[in-house]
Amino acid sequence: MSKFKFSVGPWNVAPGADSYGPATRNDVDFEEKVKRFAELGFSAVQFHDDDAVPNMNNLTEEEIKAEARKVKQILDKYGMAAEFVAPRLWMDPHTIDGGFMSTSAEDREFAMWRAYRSIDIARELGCDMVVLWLAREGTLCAESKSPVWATKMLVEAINKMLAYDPTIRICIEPKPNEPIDRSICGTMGHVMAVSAATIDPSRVGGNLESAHAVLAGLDPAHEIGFALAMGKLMTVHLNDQNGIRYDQDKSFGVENLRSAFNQVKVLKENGYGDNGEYVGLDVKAMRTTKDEDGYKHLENSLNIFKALEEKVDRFDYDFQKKCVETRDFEALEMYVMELLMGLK
Ligand code: 3MF
Ligand code: MG
Repeated sequence: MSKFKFSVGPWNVAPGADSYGPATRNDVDFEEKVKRFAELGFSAVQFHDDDAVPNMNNLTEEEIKAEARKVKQILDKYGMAAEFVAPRLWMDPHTIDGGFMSTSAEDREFAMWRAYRSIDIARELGCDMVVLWLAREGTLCAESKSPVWATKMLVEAINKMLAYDPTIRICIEPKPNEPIDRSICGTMGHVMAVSAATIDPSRVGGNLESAHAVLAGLDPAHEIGFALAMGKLMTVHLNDQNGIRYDQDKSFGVENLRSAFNQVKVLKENGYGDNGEYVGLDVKAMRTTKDEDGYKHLENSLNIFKALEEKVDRFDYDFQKKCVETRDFEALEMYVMELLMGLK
C-alpha cells in the first residue's frame, strides 16, 4: 500500500501528434479521462487554465469562474481533487515571444491576465496552487533580451500574483530549454533564488520534473533533495528521459531505474506528502500506442513507483551505515544493484 497520493494532468492522455506528424489516436473526452484517472488510483487532477476553461480568452471573468465551477462538479462526481492550475502561455498568439518576460508590454499584460484568471480558476476548483512552466520565457536569439531584465520581470510578475491573492502559492516548474533555446529559470537553484527575491518566499516554491533535471544535466533526486532541504518542494512531475535530447516524458523509471529508485527514496525519507503534497506524473504515451492502451504509460508509471517504494522500505540502512563507516562504497553500490535486480 503506497503512502503517497498521486495526481495527473489531462494532457498525459493525448492523441500522439508530434512536431513531425499528426495524431495517431482519438481525442478522449475530459470527463472520461477523470473517470479513468480515478479508477487507476489517482486522487487529484492537474490543470492548465484552458484545460478547465477552454476558449477562456473570449469569456468574461465571471463566465470563466462559472465554467470552472462546472469542472469542479465533474471532479466531485468522481471523488477527485484539483492539485493546481497552470496558465498555458505558450500556445497563444499573444505570447509568441514569451509572457511575463515578453518585450511587448501588451503581451506581458495578457500574461498577467491569464495568471490572475488561473488563480480565479484554482479557487473555484478548490486548490491554492498555480504552477508556472515558463515555456517561452528566455531567448531564441541570445541578444534579443537581457537576462537581467527578464529575471526581474519574472519576480515582478510573481509579486503581482502573490498580492492578487494573499494565500495563493506559486510553484515554478524549471526547465533549461525547449521550446526556448536559453531559459531564464532552468533549475531548482534558480527557483529558490527567484523565490527568495519575492515579497513572500514562503509562498513560492518548485515543481521538479525528472526529465527537466536530466535535460539540465542534473540528477532529479538531488534536485528534489535540494528543494526539500529548503522546504519548497510543492509538487513533482515524475517521468523519465533518455539523455540530453528533446523532452521525452517517458514512463517513470523506464530509462534509469536507479535514478527512479533514488527519487522515490528521497521523497519517502523526507516526509514528502505529509503536508498534502501529491506525487504528480507528467508522462506521455508513445506515438505508436493504440487507442485501447492510451492509459498504459500511467499504469506502468504508478506500478513502477509503487514497486520502488517497496524497495525503499526494504533498504538496509544498517548495511548502508556500515559501508559508509568502512568507506566500502563498492559494496553499497552492489547492494543497491542487487536490490533493484531482485537478488536481495
Ligand atoms: C513541459 C511540461 C509541461 C508542464 C505543464 C504544467 C505540458 O515540459 O512539463 O507539460 O508540466 O504545463 O505546468
Ligand atoms: Mg511537467
